[in-house]
Amino acid sequence: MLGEKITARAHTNIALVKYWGKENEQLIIPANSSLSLTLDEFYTDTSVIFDESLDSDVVTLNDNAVNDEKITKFMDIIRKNAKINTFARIRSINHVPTSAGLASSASAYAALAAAGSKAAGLNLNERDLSRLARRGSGSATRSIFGGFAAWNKGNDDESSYGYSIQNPVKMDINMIAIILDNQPKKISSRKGMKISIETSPYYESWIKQTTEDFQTIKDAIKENDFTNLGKTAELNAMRMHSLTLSSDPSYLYINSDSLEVINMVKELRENGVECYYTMDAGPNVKIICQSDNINAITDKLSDKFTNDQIKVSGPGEGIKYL
Ligand code: 2P0
Repeated sequence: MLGEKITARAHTNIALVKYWGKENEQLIIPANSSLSLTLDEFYTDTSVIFDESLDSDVVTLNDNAVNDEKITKFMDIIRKNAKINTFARIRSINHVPTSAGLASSASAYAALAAAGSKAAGLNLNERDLSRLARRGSGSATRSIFGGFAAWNKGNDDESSYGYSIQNPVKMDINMIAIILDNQPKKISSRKGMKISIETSPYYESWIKQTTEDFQTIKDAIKENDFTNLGKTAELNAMRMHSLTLSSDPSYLYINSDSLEVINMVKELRENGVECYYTMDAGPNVKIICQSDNINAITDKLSDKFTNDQIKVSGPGEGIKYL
């Protein structure tokens, strides 16, 4: 019923097989399929209520007014699907450092898709919800689902959707996020991936390799093979970052603090503590590990970083209404 306030919670996800490039920018159809782990510590709560008295959408993020054309465009897609013209009040509380490579747009658009579509009177299944979330931000496609999730590349709006790979997660797996910088990034992922697909001479090899990595990680999940999952995720992340370096102009999300964490992971591993690193479109590093090693890793990190910078997270749930 229009006029009812609906609130949804979506958790963010970290890709183990990265998405880095669009085949169709308008519909956000990716150049490759991707696979992620949804995290329980980072999430967005979003409320939407359609209100006949408004003459534009009114949006707040963490109680600050925001004026973002992307959000209005996204709401227009919901309005078109629901055949309504009414504007909405949108209140979003982000429990993720915004734009810091912790994929805040993933939880943001997943929560907005869920709350917005339901408030507009649509009753979408999870696949259609993931297709809607995709129109806001690619990585949001995967945040509809808990645990291990994937985004099927597809080739049009119908066939490019998210799905569950395994939830609840059977593997003992955690991610330790090291927050090195929570300022908005200088080169948005949207812009970065466009430069890479257009100019990196290695882009074709990336597609070939990442398709293999997808299968390897899918098999590792099925076989509960943490080692193969971690190794492949680390390689895939660095393969993605090598696209940034080989673009024209080149750009880089890795900074000197990121390198320090990467070296710590290598040292830990040499000392028998199994862990792997991954990075997204920002300097923060996420360490992939199993429960027994969390203390050894956080001890080592605390030599250099404060407790506030170190966030341990297990697998998180899919979309839910509050
Ligand atoms: C991912 N990232 O798979 C990759 C890895 C960052 C690095 O998806 O343009 O905010 O809104 O579709 O989803 C971040 O890009 O980009 C991202 P748009 P998005 O998680």
